[in-house]
Amino acid sequence: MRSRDSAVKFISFWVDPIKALFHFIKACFFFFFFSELKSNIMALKVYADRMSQPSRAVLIFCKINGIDFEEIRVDVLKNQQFSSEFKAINPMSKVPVIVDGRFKLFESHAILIYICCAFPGVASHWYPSDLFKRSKIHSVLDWHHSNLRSGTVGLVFNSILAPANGLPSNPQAAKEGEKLLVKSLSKLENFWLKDGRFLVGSSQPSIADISLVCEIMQLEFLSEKDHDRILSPYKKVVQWMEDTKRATAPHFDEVHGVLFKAQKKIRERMAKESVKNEVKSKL
Ligand SMILES: N[C@@H](CCC(=O)N[C@@H](CS)C(=O)NCC(=O)O)C(=O)O
Repeated sequence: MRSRDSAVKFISFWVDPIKALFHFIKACFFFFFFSELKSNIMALKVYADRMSQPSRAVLIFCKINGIDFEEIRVDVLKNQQFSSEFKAINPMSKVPVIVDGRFKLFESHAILIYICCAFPGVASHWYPSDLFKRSKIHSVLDWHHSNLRSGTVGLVFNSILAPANGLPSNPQAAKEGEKLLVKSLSKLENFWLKDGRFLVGSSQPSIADISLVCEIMQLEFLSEKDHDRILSPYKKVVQWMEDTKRATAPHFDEVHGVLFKAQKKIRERMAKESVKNEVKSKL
């Protein structure tokens, strides 16, 4: 008798269209509520390759500010940036990229600014709220992309990274890169660093210092002789790099570990080649 009653109850519950609709809406609401909650509480994802200077800047910045994040490696030399999964995150096929919940963002400078604004624990000197100071930081970051970065990439890629990885290189582009790099180092020495220990007259580092120093670190791929020939005339630049490294220790060296390892291999190979060429010239 009791089981017949419950069967009737069960059938009448499900055949009552209004009740059924109500339960369906309730189920949808819980489904969307929990999926939204899940995407909001998941840690920030940083898609990066530690061989890439803007990737390193974002990684160091997250670490120094104690941000909870997951690093996802995208090996640029293995062309992983062109996979369809990665293109769905960044159609430009470049690293770094972040995914924060449902929000995706590429371009390292935009990412650094987003992190400063979205994570309350970030100290204000990284991206001061003062409009004039903030605008000066934007100014040096924009300058960086078409000057310092352009010069460094042109030189290092065409003289070292392309030949070391069996890719086509352009010696003329390497020469032009070096010219632009030297001009940019001179502007750093005589203009951007003229008023303070850090960029744009600051006494503490900002996101611009991390970004630009990570770029110059790419010169570690050059031979020691070329590295010192290019960098050592710029005493303020050298000191500022040391100050920025110290301000971001121990994360700076840890994130650059991959670069130091690759540098060792490349320099050893260069030394062997120069011995070979010397022997050949004597024969
Ligand atoms: N302006 C971009 C530069 C990004 C960029 O050029 N990333 C390089 C690595 S340093 C990359 O992903 N290259 C892959 C490719 O060009 O295929 C930023 O600051 O994020």
